[in-house]
Order: sequence, then structure tokens, then C-alpha cells
Amino acid sequence: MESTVARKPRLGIGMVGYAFMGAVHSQGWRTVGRVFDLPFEPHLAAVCGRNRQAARAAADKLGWASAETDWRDLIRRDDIDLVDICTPGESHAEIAIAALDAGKHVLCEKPLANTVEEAEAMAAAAARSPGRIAMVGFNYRRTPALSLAHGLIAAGRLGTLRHIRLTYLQDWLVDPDFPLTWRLRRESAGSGALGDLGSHIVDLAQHLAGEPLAGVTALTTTFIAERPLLTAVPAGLTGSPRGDRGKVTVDDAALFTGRFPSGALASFEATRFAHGRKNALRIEINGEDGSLTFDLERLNELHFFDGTAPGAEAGFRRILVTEPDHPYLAAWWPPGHGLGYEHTFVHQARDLVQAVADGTQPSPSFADGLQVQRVLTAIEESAAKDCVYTPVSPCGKREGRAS
Ligand code: SOE
Repeated sequence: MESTVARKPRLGIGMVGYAFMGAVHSQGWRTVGRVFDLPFEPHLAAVCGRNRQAARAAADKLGWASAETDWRDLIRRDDIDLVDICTPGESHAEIAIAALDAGKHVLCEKPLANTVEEAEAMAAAAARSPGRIAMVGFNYRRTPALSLAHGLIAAGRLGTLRHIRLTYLQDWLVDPDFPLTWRLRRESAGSGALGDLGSHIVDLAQHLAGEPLAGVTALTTTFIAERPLLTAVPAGLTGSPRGDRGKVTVDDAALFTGRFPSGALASFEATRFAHGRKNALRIEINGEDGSLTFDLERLNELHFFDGTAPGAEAGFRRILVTEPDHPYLAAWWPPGHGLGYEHTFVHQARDLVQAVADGTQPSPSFADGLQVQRVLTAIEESAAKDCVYTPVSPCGKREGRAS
């Protein structure tokens, strides 16, 4: 029987890359039109990867209508309106610039690029493409609890912000025999925990604070200098059976502090060496009138301390962010039924499709991605100076730098 629902115009999506991020983006594209009422119906037109067989298999598994083996062919296709880039950072700039110059909208995974120069070129390409949307995939902004937090801070419920504290902890690199994948090589990933996890928390801090960081100071380190060379394609992630090892050329952990123009102080930690922490993105914000805390491992909750409440009633209140009044929630399940990691990508797709229809640039734009890239570079420059001081001596005189 024919469907009685009038067909909406299609928005053809072409995605480059189909590993972890490609799979979760695919889920977003597949789901978004079935949950949100959008002006366009996203059509998963083609997925692209270098290996023909693997790209075809990914298309079948992830729900794409066809497969391409060269991203240039994908960009040339008339049925593709939006190019979604889910490749390692080394190819972001080339693909994004070519796609924008070909008149496509672009969604690019974070961090925007591997270098400030690449990010500048991408932001310039976006700026010379009026009417084209260029968005960077800082998906966590679209966690309902963090959208709520953003709204509360913007409405002044915390008053002037004093402290912004963020940590992003994972543990998938604790094993020294974990192989040397692309995320551990500077030429493919740009940086390590800093770009992978630190970029998320820099973006979130600035988004929540409503202003860019004015300056940073940092320490980074690489705990495991060499790892087994990767011998199999990523699916297996096997290290060299002969024990050949290669150099890790990125940071394993980054600690940094920052100052906002308003005077708020920020602290950050990004590591993939925190045993037991799986995807622990934690935030605490203290303002003159209250505090907020969030933990991605409990992403349906936001904790709010209202410092203006009568003293006897004061205490952190757990807000269960599962109700129709909460951002994005009205479109999902009946009240009380929570969401998860993948829903942030559905929300990202929703806001992007709506922006295409409205002709407005959604945030985070490529200009926002470039600004984060500049912060990441400032962090690396500060860390390279290794500016660590020994404790001040009893007479108050600085004893000099630690070696
Ligand atoms: C891996 O560390 C990773 O997948 C990041 O690259 C993502 O951006 C983050 O959302 C989860 O962890």
C-alpha cells in the first residue's frame, strides 16, 4: 500500500569515513527525520572509503544507498547536498574546502583540523560560501542537560562566573601494548588527548561561559613513548606480531588552566590514561549565585545549587533532564525515559538540517572551530615551554625552574 504521508524534499547526505564516528553519524542521519519534524528528509545517499569492498559493506551495514571510493567523486554528485566528514584530522581541510567550493554544506568532525593554518583555510572557505552551512561536530553541546545548563547560565542563574572546571577522562590507552593507531600519530591526528578530548572541553567551557578564553597555561606529557606497530586494519587493532614498535608522536595527557575576559578561572584535564574512567566528561561551574555540575557518564542529570535559596534549604538539586520541557526531549519518549550518547548526534543532525532550511549558520561554525584550534595551539606552545617552577623558598624568593 502507498504511504499516505506527503514526501518532504530530500537533503542528500554524503559521508566520508565510516569507522566509529562514521557509524554514530550514520545513526544520527538515519534517525533524525523519524524523531523530529524537519523541513527536509535527510537521504543517506553515499558513504565513501578507499577500500571498495569495505565501503560497500559499510554502506549496507550503516544504511547508505551507495558507496564511493574517492571523496572527489562524492563531492561531484548532484544528489549530494551536504558532505559529512568523519575521517582523521589530516584530511579534514582538503575535503571540507573542496566540498564548500563545490557548493555543498559541510559537517566536519572535531577537532576542525590538525593545525591553525588548515583551520584558517577552512574558515575562509566557509566565509566565501554564503548560503552554505559549515558546522563542526562538537556534539556534546547538544546533550540536553548541557543545553539546559547553557540556558541557565545565559539567563544569569549562576550570576557572574568564578570557576569553570572540566575534565575529560578515558582509559583506553593504559595498556602499553595498545597499537600505534592514527590517533597516536601527529601527522594524522594533530595532537593526542588534547585534540581528541581537550577540544571538546575547551569548546564546552567557552560555549557555557559565553566567551572565548583569554589565555592558557599548560602541561602535557607522553607516558608511553613507543607502541606496537599496527598490522591489521582498524577493525582488529592488532599490534605487530614481531614486536616492532613505533614512536608515539602525540601527547597522552594534557592539563591546562585558563582565564576568561570576565575574570573567571578555568581548569582542564584531558587523558586517556585514567583507569576506570570510560567516558568521564565532568563539569563544575561556580558562579556568584550558584553552581552546576554534570557528568557525561550520567548524562540525563544536571545538578544545580541555587545560592539564592534560603540557607536552610540550600543544597544541590538533581534535575532529571528527561522531561518534555527540557531541550530536545519533547520529540523523544514519554516523560522520564532518558537518552544516551548517540542522541547528541541526532540533535546535531536536527539543528544542522533546520539551519540549512532556515539559511542560518548554526553554532559551532568553522570560525568557532578555528578559535578552538587556536586555543589548542596556545596550549601546546605553553606546554613546550615546560614552565614549571619549584616551590617558592621560605624567604619568598623563587628558586628557579624545575628541570
Ligand atoms: C575517542 O577518544 C572518542 O571517540 C573521541 O574522539 C570522541 O570525540 C568522544 O566523543 C568520545 O571519545
